[in-house]
Amino acid sequence: MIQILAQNGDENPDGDLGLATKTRPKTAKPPMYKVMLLNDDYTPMEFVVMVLERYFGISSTQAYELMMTVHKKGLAVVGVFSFEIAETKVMQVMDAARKHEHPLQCTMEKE
Ligand code: TYC
Repeated sequence: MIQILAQNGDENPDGDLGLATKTRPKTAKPPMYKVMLLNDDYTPMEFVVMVLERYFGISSTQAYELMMTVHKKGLAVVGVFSFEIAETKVMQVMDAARKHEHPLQCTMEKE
């Protein structure tokens, strides 16, 4: 990125004519994606706990707490990942839900 600075003032007290430039090294910062689980009335609590343990590596105690957060609040972020990892998690959860005929919904959103 190139910024054009004022020709006079704090940044350039001498008042040189012409363009002054300031560069900032580009830092690679890939966008991150929140993966969210949505509540519904039919998916068994144990199934949601299993999903959190299996696909998100969350301990059973934490998984139960997180499941209850979704149950009470309607949704919760269950992890933040790069695009590809987030996409894979969503697919894994949706596939498992479909296989078991549960209406569980898992979505991702740019942070
Ligand atoms: N509300 C569901 C029930 O009472 C449990 C549940 C929790 C479902 C979290 C989905 O993402 C969910 N059986």
